[in-house]
Amino acid sequence: MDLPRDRTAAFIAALRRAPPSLASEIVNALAGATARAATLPYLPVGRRTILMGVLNVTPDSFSDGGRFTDVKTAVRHALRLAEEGAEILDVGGESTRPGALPVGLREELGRVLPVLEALRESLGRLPGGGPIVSIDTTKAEVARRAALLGARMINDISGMTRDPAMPAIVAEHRSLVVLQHIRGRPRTMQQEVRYRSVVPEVAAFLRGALARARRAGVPREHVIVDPGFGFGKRRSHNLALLRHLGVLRSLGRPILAGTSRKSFLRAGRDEPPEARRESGIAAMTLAVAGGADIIRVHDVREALRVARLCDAVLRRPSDTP
Ligand code: HH2
Repeated sequence: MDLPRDRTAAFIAALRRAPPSLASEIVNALAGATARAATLPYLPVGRRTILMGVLNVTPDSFSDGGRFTDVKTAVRHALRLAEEGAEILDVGGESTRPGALPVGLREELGRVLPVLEALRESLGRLPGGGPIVSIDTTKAEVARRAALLGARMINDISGMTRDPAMPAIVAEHRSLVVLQHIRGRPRTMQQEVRYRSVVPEVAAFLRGALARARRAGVPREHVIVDPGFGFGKRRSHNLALLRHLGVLRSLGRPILAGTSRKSFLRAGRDEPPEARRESGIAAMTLAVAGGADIIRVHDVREALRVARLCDAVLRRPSDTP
């Protein structure tokens, strides 16, 4: 590694101050920095930044609740996201914003199944089958029904800790799975948030989630990891995770980052989610530069431009003059 002298000295000083539990995470991180790039079935991870377009079919999601609850509108939006460059469509029927109340199984199924059915038809008509469909749920039964309707990815914001039946469903359907870090439950996760050291704690949680997935028979090659921006974290925790995202490379799996429109991006207290576009672009750029492979976004058109520039700079080392 070719670090300038003062950065090396600062790194050594920081290591001396670090609690012993950090040592193994640091070793893992250094090992991960030289690890072979992770790959995924269906998606050209590593070759370009993959965009996951958000399709919330909820009445109460924090930035787009109520806009796509009708099936026709949802499908129209999905096709637009696909045309704009989304390679994954993430369909969600339960808001997980801070303070959100849990939604019952019947209610969630009632929201997502008609949309998944309609998407199967409409996306099937696109050249190459269009984007793959992801289901954003913590419920194994929702995941199972979605998989039967063609969803190839299960996005579980609890890292498969919420429903004990989830790992078996993921394994049985050979689904790709996003394991996300969360502290607590959405309703109360922003109360009393404390970490000794957020980055290694998130990395350790994800390492545990990967091990549980493996024990349930989920192939390691099907797993994506996600630090869970905004899920039981204060602004400083989110910023630290963005700053040190590359540490998660040590897990050896593709990294998904979902910073889009989240409140830690805001400049002023009363700023509405729509006003977070510029800071959102900055956060996305930092995430890609920090090693994110998949970016979960509401605004795909803008994100694609950002992604292509980032890719042109970061993924063509042979272009170095
Ligand atoms: N963020 C949200 C929902 N699902 N999944 C992953 N893997 N990573 C994320 O960061 C993530 C996620 C929250 O955003 P949104 O879906 O727009 O809001 P709501 O939960 O209110 O529907």
